[in-house]
Amino acid sequence: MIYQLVYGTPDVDSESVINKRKVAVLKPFNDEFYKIDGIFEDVEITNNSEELVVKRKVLEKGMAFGFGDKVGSFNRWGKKYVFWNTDNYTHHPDADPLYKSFPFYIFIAKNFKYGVFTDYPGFLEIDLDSEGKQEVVFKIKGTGFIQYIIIGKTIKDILKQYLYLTGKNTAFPKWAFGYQQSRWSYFTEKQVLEVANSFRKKKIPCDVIYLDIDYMDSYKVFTWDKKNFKNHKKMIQKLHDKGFKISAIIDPGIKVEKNYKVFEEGKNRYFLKEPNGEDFEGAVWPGRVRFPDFRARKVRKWWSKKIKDLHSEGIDGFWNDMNEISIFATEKDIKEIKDLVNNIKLEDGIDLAIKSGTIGEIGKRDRGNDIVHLDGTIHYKVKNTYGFNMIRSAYDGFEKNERRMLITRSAYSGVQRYGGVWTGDNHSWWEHISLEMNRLMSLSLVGVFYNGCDVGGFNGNATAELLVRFMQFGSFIPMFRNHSALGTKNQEPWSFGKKYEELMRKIIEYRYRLIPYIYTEYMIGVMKDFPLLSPLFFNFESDERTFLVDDQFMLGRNIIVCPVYKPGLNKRVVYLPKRALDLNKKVFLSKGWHEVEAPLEEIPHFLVDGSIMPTQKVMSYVDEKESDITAIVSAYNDKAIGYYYEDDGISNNYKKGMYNLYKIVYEKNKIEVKKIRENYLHTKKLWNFKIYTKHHIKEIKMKI
Ligand code: MIG
Repeated sequence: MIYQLVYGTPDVDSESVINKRKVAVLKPFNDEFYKIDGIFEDVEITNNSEELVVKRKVLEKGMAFGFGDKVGSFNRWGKKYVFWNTDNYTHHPDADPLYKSFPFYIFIAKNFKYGVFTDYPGFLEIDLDSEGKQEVVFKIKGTGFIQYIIIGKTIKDILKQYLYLTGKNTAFPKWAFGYQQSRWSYFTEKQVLEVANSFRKKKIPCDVIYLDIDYMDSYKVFTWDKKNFKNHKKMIQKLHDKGFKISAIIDPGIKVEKNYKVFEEGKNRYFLKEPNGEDFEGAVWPGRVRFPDFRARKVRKWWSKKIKDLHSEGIDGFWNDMNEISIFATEKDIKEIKDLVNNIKLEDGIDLAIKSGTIGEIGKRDRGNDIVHLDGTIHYKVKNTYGFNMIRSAYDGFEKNERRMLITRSAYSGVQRYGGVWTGDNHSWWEHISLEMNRLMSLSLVGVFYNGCDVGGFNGNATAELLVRFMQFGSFIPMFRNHSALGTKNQEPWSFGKKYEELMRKIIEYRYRLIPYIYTEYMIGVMKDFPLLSPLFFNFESDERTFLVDDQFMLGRNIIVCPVYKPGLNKRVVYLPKRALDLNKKVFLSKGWHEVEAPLEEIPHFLVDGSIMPTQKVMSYVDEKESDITAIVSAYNDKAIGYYYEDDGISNNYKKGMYNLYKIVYEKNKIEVKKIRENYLHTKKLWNFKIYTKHHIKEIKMKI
C-alpha cells in the first residue's frame, strides 16, 4: 500500500515518480491519515517563506536503511542527512552531502515496517532522530513537498512498491558483468591498446576499457584529441576485434570556444541561465564552460543525438561525471577572491580560508544556485535532478530495443530507469572496502541494481595486499570496475609483480566462472524487482541478527560474501543466517557465527544450503564462446533448487518474453529440469552437477 502525503504547496516536479495510479492520496491531519498506526502520531508543521519543516514522533525506536551511497553507518538511524548533490571527493565518515540524492529509507521496528520516500529535488534535510527523542524531521528550503509512505509485509515487498512508483530497472547488457579496467587516464590510443593487449597476452579476462577525460580535445565533449587519438576509429576497431567494449566519459560542461560546434549550437538556446537571461558560466576542466539544461526536453533531444553519433562511432557505453553540477569557480568567486586579496589579511585566519574557498569541499559552497532553467525554474529547487536528467538524455541516444551501459555519478531516485551508478572518488584505504560494502547495499535498497565503486580505490596509493582484497570484494559486486586517479600508483592487475598478478588473474577468472549465476540472478531481479547485491536481511529478514551484519552481503539470493577488509588478517568472523556450503573448503557450516580462514588468496563466500549455482568455463570476455555448465549443488539434505536464465544479452527482447528460464530441482540423486519459459534459441549443453550433501560428494552429468 502506498500513501501519498502532500505537505505545503509543492511547486516543482522531480519527475522521479512514474506511477501515480493506485496511490492513496492523503491529506495530513484528517482522520484517514491518523488511521495509519504508528506512523502519524503527533505531526507538527512549521513553515515560513524560506523553509518548511515537518516533524513526526515515532512510536518505536527502530532501524533505518537506504539513502543510497551516503557514508556513515549502514543503519541510518540516529543521524541527520542532507540531500544536496555535491562533488564531495573525500569520503570520510562524516562527509555529507555527497553526489546523489535518494531520499528513501526503510524503517524497521518491532511492530512496524515501512518505506518513506520524500520526493523533493531541492535542498532537503532528513533527521532520523539525531536528538534521540524518537523524532524524525523533514526540512526543505521551499514551499512544499510530496512524501510517499510505503507499507509492506516484507522489505522485499516495500522495495517492489518503491520501484512500482519510481520505475523498473533498465537491464544492462550481459557484458557489463565482465571485468572492467579504467584509469584517469590512458592518455593515448597507444596506451589504451597496450592495456587491452596486456589483458589478452596475460590471459586475464576483461570486457571493458574506459576512456577518461583525456581522450577529448581540450576536454571538449564530443571531440577527440587530434594528436593522441588521431586514429581513434582504428583503435575502436582493434578493441572490438579483440572482444573489448569501450566506455567514454561525458561531462556536462561545454567549453566556451568560438566555432566549437557543440558550444555554437547550444549558446543562448540550450544552456542554464543567469537571472538576467544570459547563459550561466563556470570553470571546469575545459576552462570556461556553460551547462546544458537537461531538464528541457528539447535539450535532451539535442544531446541524445550527440550521444547517438558517438555510439555509432563505436563507443559502447558512457559514464556521466561532474553532473552534481561540479563547478570549480564562477565569475562571482573570482571577484570575491580579488576583493579578498585587497581587503583581507593573514590576521583574519580562518576567515581568509573560508572566504577564498580554499577550505571545505567544492560543492558545499553554493555556487551558481541562482541559476535559472529554460522553463524559468530556479536551479536550487531542482538541483538534485541534474544528473538524473543528464543520464536520461543519454538513454535516449540509443535504439529503443538496445540495452544501455550507462552510469552516472550524480543521481536522484528513479535513475534506475535509465542506468546505474558508481560511488565516485573513494580512496585506496582499507576502511573503504567496508564503506563500499555499506554503500552498495544501500544503493540496492533504493532500487539501483547496477551499482559499483572504484575497485582498488580511486585516490591514494593501493598496496598489493589492499588491491587483492579490494579485487576479491569487487569480483562479487554488480559492476566490477578497477579505476584510479591521476598521479596515483597504477592498479592494473599486473601492477605489483608476478605473484600478485597471478592472484589477480585467479580473482577475475572466478568472476567469469560465476557469470551464468550472476546473470541469471540479475535478470530475474530486474524482472521481479529484487537487487543483485543485497544485505543479508533482504533474504533473511525473519532473523533479527542479520540486521546487525554490515560487513557481509549477498550476491543473488544464494551466495553470502564476507570480504576481508583489514590488512594482515588471514581469518574472519562470519554470520550465516542458514546452513551454507563454504565454497573455498567445500564443507557445510551451520547457521550462526563462525571463524573462518581467509588466506590472501581466498575470500570467504558461501552457497546457501538448498541452492544450485551454475558456473561456466573461464573465457577472455563474456560470451566469447559456448561453455559447458558446472553446477555447484549445496544440498545438505539431498535437496536443492536453482535457476538458469539465458537470452541474447544485448536487446530488450526479454521484455517481450524472449528468454529461457529453467528451474532445476535436485532431489535424492535425480535432477529435474522445469522449463519456466523457453522462448529463445537454446543449444543443449553438458551440465555437470557437483553435488555436496551431508554424506558425500557426487556428480551427475546430463544435457540440458
Ligand atoms: O575532478 O575525469 O569521479 O572517476 O576519473 C575529477 C576525471 C573528475 C571525477 C570522477 C573520476 C574521474 C575524474 N573525475
